[in-house]
Amino acid sequence: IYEEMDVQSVISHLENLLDSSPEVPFKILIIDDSRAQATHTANVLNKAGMVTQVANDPLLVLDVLSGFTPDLILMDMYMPGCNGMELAKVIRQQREYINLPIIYLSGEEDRERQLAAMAEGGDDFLTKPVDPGHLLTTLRNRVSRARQLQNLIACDSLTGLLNHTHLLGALQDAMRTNSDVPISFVMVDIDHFKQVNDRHGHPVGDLVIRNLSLFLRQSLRKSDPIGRYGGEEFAIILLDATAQQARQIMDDIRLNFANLIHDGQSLKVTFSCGVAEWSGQSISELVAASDQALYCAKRNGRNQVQL
Ligand code: GH3
Ligand code: MG
Ligand code: MG
Ligand code: MG
Repeated sequence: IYEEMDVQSVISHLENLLDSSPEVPFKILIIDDSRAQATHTANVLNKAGMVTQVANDPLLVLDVLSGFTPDLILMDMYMPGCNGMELAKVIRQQREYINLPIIYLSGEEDRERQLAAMAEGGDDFLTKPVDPGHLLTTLRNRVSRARQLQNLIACDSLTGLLNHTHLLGALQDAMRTNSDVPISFVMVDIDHFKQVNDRHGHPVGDLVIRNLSLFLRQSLRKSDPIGRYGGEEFAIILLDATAQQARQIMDDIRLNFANLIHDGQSLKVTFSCGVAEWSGQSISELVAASDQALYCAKRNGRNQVQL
């Protein structure tokens, strides 16, 4: 199992991880003061399996954006109180929307005005009435590229797991949206990993890291975020799991991994886990609690899970 994976399998693994596949419906925000226009466009997109939300009031767009988190914005040009150009400029000034595709969809046919609008941060300009095939293909391309880029940014390149920053972002999201179910945070650290590097070399060490990450990914539900927290350390967010349940889950994985590695291999790799259940404390306090538990697992002889 320590064979090098080919590049394509890593890429497809990466793509699967963060829902870049069209199986996760594209979310399109339609900004248009005309309800009739917006409904017509929404119907076209819905028929193609996309999820839409309509914002009729341009002044409320930033609120709608943070609630709906679209993959792309379809923007009308002329609306009362605020035109599309100004709105695109405002949206682009927000750090989190730097990479959010904005496509104008307007009756404006004047080339100069179209270009001026795009200069404010719009990525393309489609003129009404638009050919549905053209519209859908444009949206699909834009959203796929944006999602692929997002995956590259969010993932660690060796393992395809979430990187440190995005793992903590996922934790923040989980705390915000799953406050009614228990959430457990797990720190995983490979035991005596320095010895693996020293005895077998750094490239084999890398493969061990990659193997454990794949094993964790395969062993857990897709909805449980896993990150590479640091060198040979991983962090896992177990949704709807108490500390006791998390301990059981991680203990099963620990035993399965140990059996897998020992089977016919000269290389013996184990890991230790620290588990902490969220009880309303801050992210840094939760991380510190699981770190403390991990420290206990190490001090207690390694190859075990501690609360
Ligand atoms: P412990 O059981 O206490 O965790 O012992 P350890 O040897 O695993 O702990 P330590 O933190 O001292 O060593 C971690 C080692 O992991 C040191 C570092 O060289 C190695 N390492 C960190 N990142 C990588 C990486 O990306 N690839 C490889 N091959 N090694 C790495
Ligand atoms: Mg209008
Ligand atoms: Mg370590
Ligand atoms: Mg270690």
